[in-house]
This record gives sequence, C-alpha cells and structure tokens, in this order.
Amino acid sequence: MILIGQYDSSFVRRVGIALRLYGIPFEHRPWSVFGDAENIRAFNPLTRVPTLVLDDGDVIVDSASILDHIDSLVPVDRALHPRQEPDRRRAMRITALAAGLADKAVALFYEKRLHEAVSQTWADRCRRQIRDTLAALEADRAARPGPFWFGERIGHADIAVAASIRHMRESHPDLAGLDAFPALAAHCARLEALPVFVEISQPFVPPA
Ligand SMILES: N[C@@H](CCC(=O)N[C@@H](CS)C(=O)NCC(=O)O)C(=O)O
Repeated sequence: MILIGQYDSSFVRRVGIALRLYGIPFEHRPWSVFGDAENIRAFNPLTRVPTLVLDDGDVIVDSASILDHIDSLVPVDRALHPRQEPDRRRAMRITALAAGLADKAVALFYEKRLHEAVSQTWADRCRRQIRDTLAALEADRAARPGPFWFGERIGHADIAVAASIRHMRESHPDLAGLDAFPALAAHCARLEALPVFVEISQPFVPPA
C-alpha cells in the first residue's frame, strides 16, 4: 500500500505510526497538498492527505476511515483501539478530541496564512476551541496514572494526542505552550521519545 502525505500533518503521521506499529509494509509518498496537488488529485478528488492507496488500487481517504481499515487487518488482541465498550467509546472520545484539535490548528493556520484579511472572529474561535480542548484532555490524562492513556499499551488515542499537539506547537509557536498542561506535556514527551515517533516524523513545513 501507498501512504500519501507529509508527516508534518498529524493525520498522516498517525497513520504512518499505526502502520509501523502493526508491522504493515507501506510505501510513503511525502507529497505536499499545495506543491504536489496534481499528484494527490489523481488519487483523491479532495486533494487532501492522508490518502491511502491499497494494493488492489482502491483508495481510502480521511484518517478515521484509513485507521479503521488498517485496524481490520490485525488480530483483535493487537488492535490499537479497544473493541469492547465502555473502553471503545472512551478511547474514541479522546481520539476525536485530539483530531478536532488538529482540525482547528489547521484551520487557524490556513486562516492566517492564506486569507489576505484574517477574520479575528474565526481566529479567536479556533484559539478558544484549541485551548478548551487542551484543558479537557489535560483533565482526563491527569486522572489516569498509567504509562499510556488507557493503561499499559499504546493506542490510537495516545498517538492522536501526541501527533496533534506536536503539529499545533510547531505550526503555532505563538500559541501558549504546554506549561499549563503538565500531564499532556509528560504524555507527549514520553511518546515523542519512542523510536517509532522519532522515525515517523517531519518538522512542520509551511505551504510555499
Ligand atoms: N478529516 C481529515 C483531515 C485531514 C487534513 O486536514 N489534512 C490536511 C493536511 S494536515 C489537508 O489535506 N489539507 C488540504 C486541504 O484541506 O485542502 C482526516 O482526518 O484525514
């Protein structure tokens, strides 16, 4: 399979890390959504990443759909997402909050970078959404003493939070750091030190 997109996207990085943790071989095409738009469009009319091209030629778009597919390729006991309730919905909540935070960081970046006149209303709304989501994630993580969010094993929720926060901090150095969120800071530091996070990573590159 082919994973399209650069690892400075938290969405692409989440997929790359999950594939590596599952031991699923893949080819990586680090195409930029701006500089390589035509290449991406040939596979995905949305011109978005991540885009996953399967060996039979089928194309899956959107990280949630991609992760759902690759989860189905591994035995239940190796899955990075719990299959039983209530663990499943709790992990989904954290994963969705982290993905939403990344959506807001991307939206804020595009607003500042691509609009001639930045909408202060929209930018303030994005900043508030990011701040409130960090606070919610901090409260949840602080209440869980384990090495990972849901215990002894890494899961999609762990990866999503660390990848989203790394992207947020690099794309918005002007946003407050993690001083007010010590549990999240510790979580991110632990994950970013893992070999798979070091390997599947790329410093943030603003669109040209
Ligand atoms: N909901 C999507 C969001 C992916 C996303 O926002 N990707 C960005 C890069 S970080 C992108 O493709 N931006 C180009 C665009 O939206 O036009 C997912 O989970 O895959």
